[in-house]
Amino acid sequence: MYNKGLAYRAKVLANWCPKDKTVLANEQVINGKCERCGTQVEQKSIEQWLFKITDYADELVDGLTNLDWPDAAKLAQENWIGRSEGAELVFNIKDSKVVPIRVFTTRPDTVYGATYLVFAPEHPLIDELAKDIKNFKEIKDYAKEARNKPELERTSSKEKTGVRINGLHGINPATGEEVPIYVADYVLRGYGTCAIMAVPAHDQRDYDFAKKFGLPVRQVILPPNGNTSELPYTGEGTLINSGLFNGYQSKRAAREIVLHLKKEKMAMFKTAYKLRDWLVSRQRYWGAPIPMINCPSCGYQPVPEDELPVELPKLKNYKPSKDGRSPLAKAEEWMKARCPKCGKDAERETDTMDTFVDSSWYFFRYADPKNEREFASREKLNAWLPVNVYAGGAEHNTMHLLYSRFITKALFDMKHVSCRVPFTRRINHGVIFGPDRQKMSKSRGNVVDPDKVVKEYGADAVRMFFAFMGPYEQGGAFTMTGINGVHRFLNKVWNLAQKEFGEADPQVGRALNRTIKKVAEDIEKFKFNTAVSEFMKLLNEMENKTISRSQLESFIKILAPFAPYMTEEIWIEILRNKKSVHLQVWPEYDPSLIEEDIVQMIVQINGKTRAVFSIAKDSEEGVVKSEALGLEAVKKHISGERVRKVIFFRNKFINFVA
Ligand code: ANZ
Ligand code: ZN
Repeated sequence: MYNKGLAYRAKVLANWCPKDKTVLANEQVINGKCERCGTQVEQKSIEQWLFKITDYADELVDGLTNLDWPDAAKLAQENWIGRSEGAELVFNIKDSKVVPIRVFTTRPDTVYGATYLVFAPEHPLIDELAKDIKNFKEIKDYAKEARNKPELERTSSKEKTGVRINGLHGINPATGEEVPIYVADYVLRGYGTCAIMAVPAHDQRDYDFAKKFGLPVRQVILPPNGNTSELPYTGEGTLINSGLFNGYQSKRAAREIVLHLKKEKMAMFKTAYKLRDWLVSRQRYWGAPIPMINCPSCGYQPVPEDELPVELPKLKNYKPSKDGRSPLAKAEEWMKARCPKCGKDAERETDTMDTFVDSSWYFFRYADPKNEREFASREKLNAWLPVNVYAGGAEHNTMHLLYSRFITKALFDMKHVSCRVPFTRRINHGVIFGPDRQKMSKSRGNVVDPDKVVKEYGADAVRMFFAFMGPYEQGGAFTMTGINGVHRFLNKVWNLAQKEFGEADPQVGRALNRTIKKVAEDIEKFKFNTAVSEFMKLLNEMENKTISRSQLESFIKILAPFAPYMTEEIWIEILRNKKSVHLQVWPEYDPSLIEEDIVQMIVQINGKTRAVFSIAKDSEEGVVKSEALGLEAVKKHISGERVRKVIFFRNKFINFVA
């Protein structure tokens, strides 16, 4: 990754506990305090390693269309990447030779209504303009406070805060007007240009801020319904108070305004992304050491390939070292290394990698797990990848599934793998709830321990019950009635296997044939619950008829993936086969025996056709008779009590003789 320019070092703000002198993960910060000691957490800038996932942002969005994934997963990734088409507009600073202010906006059509500018507290121009800013200290104090606020609080709080930058004015490029400049924490660093043009009439955040600070609100967009009073109006519409562009519709105006300002180099089309580069450094013991060596004269150098992998040193104490560096910084001997470039004494990188790095490519190793020379051979990778179906939880919709897509694309570009896409089909499983259909939790007391149930009912019953409890994507409730039902079914299969064989019954044959086809299709579709009900129907047929050995064997083969232990027991111990049931070929079905489930029944009266109606295949005479006698076309000619004789031909016709 480093050699391809996809890994780099940069200063990144980290949660810092000043008492423990450690970097904290987000989940270790509870209400702004350190989880362990309760100290107020600070934001500290630390140099760390990042992966340039943003290089792949467009492909990561556009590639979603071709994936067979749940819509929810695709949408989550799209939002996470957050691609916004818009423009960068230039606001000159009045009487200043310093570079102008650039703002990112998705609504260039509203530029005539931009009545002030806002910098994120971290905006680099603040320091550059220090001597022009009259209240520089006030601004820096505000910035310091803002830095310690979590991002979510900064963006979602309705109560806006900010400070005006005294002595600076921007020039609106469209109107030529002077506009004041503020610093406010609702503008974030790391998105767009770190500065915005504020249009209070058409943006809620700007509106709230303008009301609080008494700033002018100028409407420039008229809603389609012509209602002018309700502000902010955030939709599109017709331009007003916009000079040359009055009367334009938003979409067209946005384009024309950018083209117009572009001539004076005051605008350019621009796409912004919410996605940021991936911070992979962790100051933790448990993780793969980042394989880099820091040389005092040559800087960072990658560990040569023949020295990989860098293994973790043995340590007595896994806690971070007192200077905030990773625990690996305590392994002095381990840290000593030779610079791969100049050969002089150098030091190993002590950060370890985010475990999401490991989970981004583990599946490639499955193709060739015993390979000692490389992580997998080209041949095996070609044979096995991409993964056809990947099942997992919806909590992975963004991070894991996005990171692994990125790593796969990067590995492809480095010619290590031959696919750009790691998993073509994704299925999210549902959640298993407690018997009360609520989320399992200790406090609610509805937690079912599957190990205990396995002890009592066996692993097959539990496994098959999970398959049966509901649609795979929805999950279901862990109920004892449910598991009892499956357990009873398995007992009946066991008893069936003890039965004497006889002549193959044709009706069992048809049912079996149908089940073979249906179960195979259901497995492909992850519809395990309907497959189980097919088994139950088939068992009913088999219990009451004579069955042949081959019929039972077929049944056991298709049941094997659902109840692997019991079917193996039957296969080997009762049926006395030599090779495992799990090594058998899936039985073939006979398409000619698969008929429609519905048949067209002809109704005759005294041999004359009076009606045709649809009915379930193999319906019994009694059912067909009462259905037929209920039809209007039949009632006209005959009433029930006048029927003297019925001639019934299954699945074909019924003839009433009056
Ligand atoms: C002027 C404007 C007028 C805006 C208007 C919106 C409505 P999305 O869709 O999320 O991309 N913005 C730009 N950079 C920002 C930052 N670093 N922090 C906070 N807000 C930022 O949002 C893009 C809009 O969010 C931009 O368009 C900008 O406000 C704001 F009627 O510009 B807009
Ligand atoms: Zn060196």
